[in-house]
Order: sequence, then structure tokens, then C-alpha cells
Amino acid sequence: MSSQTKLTLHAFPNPKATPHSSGYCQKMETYLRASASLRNSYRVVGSMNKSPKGKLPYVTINNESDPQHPTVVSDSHFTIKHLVATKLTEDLDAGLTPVQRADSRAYIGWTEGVMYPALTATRWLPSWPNNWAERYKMIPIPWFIKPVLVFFFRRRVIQQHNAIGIGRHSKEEVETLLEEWVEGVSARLGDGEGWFHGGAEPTNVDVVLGAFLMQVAHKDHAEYVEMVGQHVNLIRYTERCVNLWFPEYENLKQKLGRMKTSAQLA
Ligand SMILES: N[C@@H](CCC(=O)N[C@@H](CS)C(=O)NCC(=O)O)C(=O)O
Repeated sequence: MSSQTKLTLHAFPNPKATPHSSGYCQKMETYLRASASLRNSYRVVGSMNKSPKGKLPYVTINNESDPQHPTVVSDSHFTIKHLVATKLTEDLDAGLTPVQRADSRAYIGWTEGVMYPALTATRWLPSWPNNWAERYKMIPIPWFIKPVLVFFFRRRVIQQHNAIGIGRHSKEEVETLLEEWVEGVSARLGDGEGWFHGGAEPTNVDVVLGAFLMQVAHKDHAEYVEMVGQHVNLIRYTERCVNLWFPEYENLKQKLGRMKTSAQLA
């Protein structure tokens, strides 16, 4: 590990210069890119070893006085809170009023607690067989162990979706949840030329919306990309986030350019 590395982000293995396969991993790295103090002093390690909470992402933070025992923090939300509380990063929300912070929290909750589970339902559940076939092909596991590992992993994902209730909705109901989010965020972002709270700088809610939108545009199934693609403001906003935080995502930038052209022509 370089002496400049202050923090390691542990995420699912992912090809270079493309968004992560997990929205929460994408959110975490977007936050690190948005942080002036960490953007050049973190590294990403791809691994299936989960955090103490059994999930990814998590981070390990170097302890200068005790390098053998880094601090481990799990969960993107609590990691961001920890980084701010320990002053490892600036607070992107420092200039917000309590009402604006509450507004941000509501949109983050809607994105992570409703939209994303609905989206992952369309990736993993049997009601969307074409999406599942696509997804299966993209899972980077050697062919000889893939069917067995994926069978058990998918079974667990389906059980989790049933436990939180999303898996009990009909296909149409899940798609309604996605549509509500797309319409709501599009209405809230106006022309897509400014940040969520209208200031000169992005805040935490922009990190979350930008991260999940770029993840969707990169990977998701045609119907959902098309739903987002009907809102040129969402594409513009996503494009701005990509240019600011991940200028190396060349393929995604080209895809967003194509989406913007066809949305403007529509
Ligand atoms: N609240 C967590 C959610 C993390 C999460 O759900 N990660 C999923 C991937 S998108 C995961 O690790 N799933 C694997 C599993 O549950 O076994 C966060 O914000 O970091």
C-alpha cells in the first residue's frame, strides 16, 4: 500500500473505467471522488470478502500509529458519517439548512430504500427473465463453479427481496416504483443544469443521485434506461456528475451522449 493511501474501499470486483456493479459501491467511490481531501489518497480493492455487516462496500482506514490495525467501517451511510466526524473529509452538507438536510435525507432514503431494491428486483427476480439472462452472463466467476455459486447467491438475493417486501409485489407494481422515482427526481432537478439544492457545489444528495443514475445508465436493462432516457434533464445531470467525478468513464460518456441526442429528438 502506498504511503499516500489513507483509505481502502472494498467493493465487488469490477472492470476499470466503468461504474461499479453495486449502487452502494458506486455511491461510496463517488463520495471519495467528491472529497477534496481523499480523492487522491484512496484505492479500491475488488473482493467478495464482505464487511463485518456481511455486505459491500466497506472501508479500511489507515492508522498511522498502528498500520497493522486499520479502522474498519461498514455501510456507505455510516462510512460517510464517520469520515466527516473524524475530519478525514469535509462535510459536503455543511452549508445546508436543517430543512435542506432533511430534504436530502428523504431523497437518499427514497433512492436507496425504494428505487434501488425495486431496480435490483428487476435484475435478479424471475419476473424479468431477460434481465436475469443478461446479468448471468456478466457475473465474473469461472464457468466451472458459476452455476452453483450463482444459484445460491441468487436464492439469497430473492429471499432478501421477499423479506423486505419488494419481492412480494407484482412485476407492474415494482415497475411503478421505478417510474415514480424517475418522474419525481426529474421534476425535482428542474432543467438538470444545477445541483439538487441549487448551490454552486454538489452536496451529499448529488453524490447519491449521481452515483445511482450513472450506475443505471451504464448497466441496466433497456426498459429502465429508456425510462430515464425520456428525461433529458436526468441525462444532463448524470453527464455532469460523470464529467466531474469520473472523467475516465469513456464508454458511459458516449452512451449518455447518444441518450441525450435521442431524448432531444423525441
Ligand atoms: N446499506 C448498505 C447496503 C449495502 C448492500 O446492500 N450491499 C449489497 C450489494 S448492492 C451486498 O453486499 N449484498 C450482498 C449480500 O447481502 O450478501 C450500504 O449503504 O452500504
